[in-house]
Amino acid sequence: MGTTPDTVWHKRLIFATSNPHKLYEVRSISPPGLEIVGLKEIGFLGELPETRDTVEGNSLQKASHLWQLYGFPCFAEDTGLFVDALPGEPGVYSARYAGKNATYQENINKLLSKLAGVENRRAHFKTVITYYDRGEYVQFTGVTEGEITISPRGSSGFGYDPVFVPAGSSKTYAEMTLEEKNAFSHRKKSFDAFANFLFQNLV
Ligand code: ITT
Repeated sequence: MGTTPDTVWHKRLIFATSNPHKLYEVRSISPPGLEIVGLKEIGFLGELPETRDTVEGNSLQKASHLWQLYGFPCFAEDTGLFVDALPGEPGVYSARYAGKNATYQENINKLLSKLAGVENRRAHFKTVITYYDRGEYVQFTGVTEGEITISPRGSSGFGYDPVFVPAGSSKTYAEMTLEEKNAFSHRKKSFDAFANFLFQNLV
């Protein structure tokens, strides 16, 4: 296992994301020896396609697209916020809920206005990571249940963090430090499963 301080294990992997917050979060939980390289660092400044109707489909589409362009082993992740009272929403449209180039604030405003007066605030985040190499892929899922607040709270993080309180906490993700968010995070759950797979299969 490559987890001891004297490890010589080292692996470089391309993370197929254009979202700097995701890159930052994943680097904060990446085990020693695993170097995560972003798209900018390999000179890719375009947009990866996301035209499927599930997070599993979009995650696979992003990873396979990058692999076809470069031929390097890589991984992608797709995340959606799923609100019980609004079946399927924002879901795979989480990034563009209020329109194609919507800001995080506009997406939050739309969500809160659709939930105005709604008592059932239950929701969950779902992240699916796809590891892709030589035409083959494996997926790892992380889910965190919680509730949508009445109004935004906190200024850390990104996306819907100011309106999501994970079960077991009284704080929104945006009121937490990164370490606190990682203790609940949907992204960390999927990434831990992925890192475990890498150690089991590639060391
Ligand atoms: P890439 O496709 O380049 O990875 P993206 O931002 O488009 O970046 P997604 O398609 O997965 O990523 O969009 C998911 C959206 O869901 C994202 O833009 C945020 O609005 C939201 N989101 C994802 N993870 C989140 C998190 O940990 N906390 C709050 N909101 C999150």
